[in-house]
Amino acid sequence: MTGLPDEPITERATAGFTRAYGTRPAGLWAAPGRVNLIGEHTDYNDGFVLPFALPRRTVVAAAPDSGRRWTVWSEQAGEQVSFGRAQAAEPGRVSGWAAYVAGVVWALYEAGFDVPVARLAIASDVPLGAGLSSSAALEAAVLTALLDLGELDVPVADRPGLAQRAENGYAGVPCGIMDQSASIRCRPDHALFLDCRSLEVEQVPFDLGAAGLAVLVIDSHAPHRHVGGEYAARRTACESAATALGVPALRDVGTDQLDAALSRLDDPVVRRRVRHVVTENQRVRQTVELLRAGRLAEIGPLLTASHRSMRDDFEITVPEVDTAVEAALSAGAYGARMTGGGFGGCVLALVDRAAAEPVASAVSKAYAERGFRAPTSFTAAPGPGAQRLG
Ligand code: GAF
Repeated sequence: MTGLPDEPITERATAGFTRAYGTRPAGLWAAPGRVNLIGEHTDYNDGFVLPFALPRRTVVAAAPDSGRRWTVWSEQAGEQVSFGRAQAAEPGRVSGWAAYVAGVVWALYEAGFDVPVARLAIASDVPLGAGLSSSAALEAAVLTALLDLGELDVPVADRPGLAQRAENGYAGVPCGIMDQSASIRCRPDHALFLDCRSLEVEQVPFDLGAAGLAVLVIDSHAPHRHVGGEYAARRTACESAATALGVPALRDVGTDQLDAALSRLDDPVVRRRVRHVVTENQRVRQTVELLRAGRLAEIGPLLTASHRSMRDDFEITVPEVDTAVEAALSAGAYGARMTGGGFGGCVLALVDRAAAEPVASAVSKAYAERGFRAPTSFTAAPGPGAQRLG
C-alpha cells in the first residue's frame, strides 16, 4: 500500500508560492478529493449520492495581486500560467489544468461577483485521473481562496454550484453536482447524503475507526477508454428515457414503478440504464438507513450490488475494476465497488481494519495473474471539506 508523501502539501504549496512570486502567501486553503461510497451516475438524474471526503487534498497558497492578471503555479503540472479578464471571460481560452482555475473566475463573474485578482500556487496529493475528483478539489480550493480573498459572501450550500459551473461551462465537462458538493460540504467521520435535486444534505455518521473497519481504495490504473464520450452518452440516454417516460428526471421513477416504466421503453440498452439509476437510488437510501443505525459492515452487499449494476446494466466497468472487486470479495471484504464515473479509476472495498493489507495483496496477486499493471492501494477515512488552513 502507498502512504502519503513525506513533505506536507501545505509546505509544498507555500514553498512553491515563495519560489514563484518572491513573497509569502496571504493564506492557505485546501479542498479534498472524494470517494463515492454509493450512488453512481445518479447525480445528473436528480437522485441521491453518498460520498465522503478523502484525507488527500489540493492546497492553494494565495495572495491578492494589484495587477490585472491571475497567475497560477502548479506543482503537479510543473508550470506557471497567467490569464487576464478577457481570457477568463471566454470559455476555452485557457486550456488544460488551468481551465479549472480560469473557470472558477469565469463562474464568479457570471454570477455577478467582483473577483479579486490573485497569485496562486497549487500542490496536491489527490491522484490525477483516478476518478477521485482531482478537478473538483482544484475548483473547490481555488473557489474557497478567491471568496475569502475577495471577502465575497457566498453560503456554503451555493458554492458547489459555482464550482460545477466552472467545470460545465468553462472546462466543457458535463459532470453532475456530486464531486464539487463532496469537496466543499463533507465533514470528518461522516458521509454526505445529498439530494441532488433539492441540494439538501444530511451528514451521516461513518466513523470507520470506531467500528474497527477501513475503506480500502484501490487505484486500478486501468487506462481510461473514451471516458468523456461514454459519460456524455450515459447522461443523454438517461435524459431521453426520462423524457420518454414523461418525468422530469429518472429520480421520479420509484422502485415500485420500475417494471411498468421498463415495459414502456423499447430499447433494451436504455432499459438497462434506467434500471441501474432507479435501483441505485434505492441502494443509496438503504445504505443511509443502515449507517443511521450504526450497522456499518452491513452495507457491504449494497456496495457489491451497486458494482454489479454498474457492470451489467450501466456498462461502465472494465476488466481491471471487475477483477479488483472480485478479488477483494474473495479475500473477505464486506463489499466492494468501482467508485466515480467509470471506465477505470478506483475501486473501494469495505474491510475489517486488519484485513486491509491482505485484501490489497490479494488484489495485487489477481492483477499479476491477469497481466494487468500493478494496482496501488491506500486506506481512507472521511476527512474535512474545503477550508482555510491559515
Ligand atoms: C463523475 C462526475 F463528475 C459526477 O458528477 C458523477 O456523475 C460521477 O462521475 C458518477 O457518479 O465523477
